[in-house]
Amino acid sequence: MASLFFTILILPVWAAYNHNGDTDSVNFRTAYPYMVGTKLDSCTLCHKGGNYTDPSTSKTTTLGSCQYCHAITGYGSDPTQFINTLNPYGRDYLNNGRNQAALKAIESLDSDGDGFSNIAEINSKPLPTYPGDPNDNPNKVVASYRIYNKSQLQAMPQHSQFLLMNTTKSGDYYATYSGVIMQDLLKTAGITANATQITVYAADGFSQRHPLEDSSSNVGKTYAPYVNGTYPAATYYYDPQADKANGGWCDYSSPGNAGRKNGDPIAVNGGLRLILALQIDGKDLVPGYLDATNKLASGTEGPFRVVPPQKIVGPPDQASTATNQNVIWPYDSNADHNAGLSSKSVTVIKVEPLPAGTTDINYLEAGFNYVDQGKIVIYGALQGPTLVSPADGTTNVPRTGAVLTWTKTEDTVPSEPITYTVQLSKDKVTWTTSTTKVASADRLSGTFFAGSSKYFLFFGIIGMFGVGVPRRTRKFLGIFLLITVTGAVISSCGGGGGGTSTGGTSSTVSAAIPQSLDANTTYYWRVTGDGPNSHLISGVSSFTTGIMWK
Ligand SMILES: [Ca+2]
Ligand SMILES: [Ca+2]
Ligand SMILES: [Ca+2]
Repeated sequence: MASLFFTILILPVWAAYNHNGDTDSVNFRTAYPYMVGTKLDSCTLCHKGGNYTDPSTSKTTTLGSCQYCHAITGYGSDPTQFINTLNPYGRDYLNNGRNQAALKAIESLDSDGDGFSNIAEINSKPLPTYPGDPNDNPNKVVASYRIYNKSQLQAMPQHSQFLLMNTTKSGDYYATYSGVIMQDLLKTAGITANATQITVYAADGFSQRHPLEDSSSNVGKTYAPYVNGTYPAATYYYDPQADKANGGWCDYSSPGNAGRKNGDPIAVNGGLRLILALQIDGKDLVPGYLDATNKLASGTEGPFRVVPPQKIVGPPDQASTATNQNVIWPYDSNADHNAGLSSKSVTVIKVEPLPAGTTDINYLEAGFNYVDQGKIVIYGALQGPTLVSPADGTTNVPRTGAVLTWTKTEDTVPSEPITYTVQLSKDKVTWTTSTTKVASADRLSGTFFAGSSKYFLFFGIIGMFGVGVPRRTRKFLGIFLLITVTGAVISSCGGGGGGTSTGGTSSTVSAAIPQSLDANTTYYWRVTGDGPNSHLISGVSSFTTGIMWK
């Protein structure tokens, strides 16, 4: 489940974690050996990421903690800036002696002021939360996500388009990019109806917003290429003066240029679209890596690049930095420099807005490990299990034996097992979290129904219902009942099970709550389905139990 995800993401951080004989990480690992390999075992524990505006380009980028630190300290050349890279937990650690004793001394503090002590965040289950980040706390859950690999993207319908990539100052070019239409990819990932935009994150920290729908206000400095629908058909612009082969600023060498003349309409089957490109001119995009100056190496843009066509069709304009602007197409600050809004080596797509109560995946630390593995994660406003019954607001639900039913979810790899976790809450704020798995999950290729003699559900009940648990603790935890439904074993369908064949699209999973609930009490419930490449959360529904003797 989610912990696997973070383990994957954190690997590239480790590589940079112990630089300069770092003793701080050793202190943390020694003080909390069970934190090794968690998301806290990283620079982000004490250092903050953030928005950094490059003074030379005025371009603002969202950087993970490592790159943010590198950027504002000039790769360590300005040690006076180190203090500004610390988050509140890092500052408390520094102020208390910067040693193991300091870690213990600040355990009871709430460094980031989110209402949870540092040690409560470190010990939060199933995942620790950052004691230095107020936006991460034990009440929030990681938003739904799906992870796709390159071969899965290759298996989806591919869209190919010849277009101009117009840059501000790096040189322009025409080329044929092909890949998955972003709108289709988001649909495949289960984007919800209330989503309004996505933000894509590149491995080097750059991010770019894309509204789903275009609008009349989507112009000017805040213009962002849109996801849904087509872009205006383009016209081919060629001039010998602009041709790089003649010392110009536009590269016309891509094979797609052959036979085209200035002024020709550019026909694209299916129209120009915002795509997640996998190939350029029929070749896989070269995976990105950082060069010696910590910038994405020239010529690398893969394995996936978001390629937006121009909304305002125009010619390749001269580089803004060129001294000679007395040319056929001088630099035009109002031109659609679509290449600058294109994101290379994208590893994360965030679908916004995030559903209530959910928090970001660790996207600031997602990066080149995903590039190397050819993976991309889509997270946020994605459809999870749908809660079927009891319907939201149902009253008079029996205190014992209440059955909860939800629709099944599928992993990115449909044959993979799904483990469901059901959570109850009385206040919709604090939910139990599970530390126990009852059994390994079986394959979810059939229809499940609790109570049927043909299907079995195993329950693990984690909670503190026992006698002897201190009352205060029971008040906090005991009201929550957590059922981990795993090992949903399919038995033979037999002869008469017409609606239970494999491959059904509306299958549901049911679980009975084998515990008496409080009388006359409103409970909120939600379900999470976890697979090896997916983590999908339902919305929240409520029901109210009946009176004492029911
Ligand atoms: Ca805190
Ligand atoms: Ca926190
Ligand atoms: Ca240009």
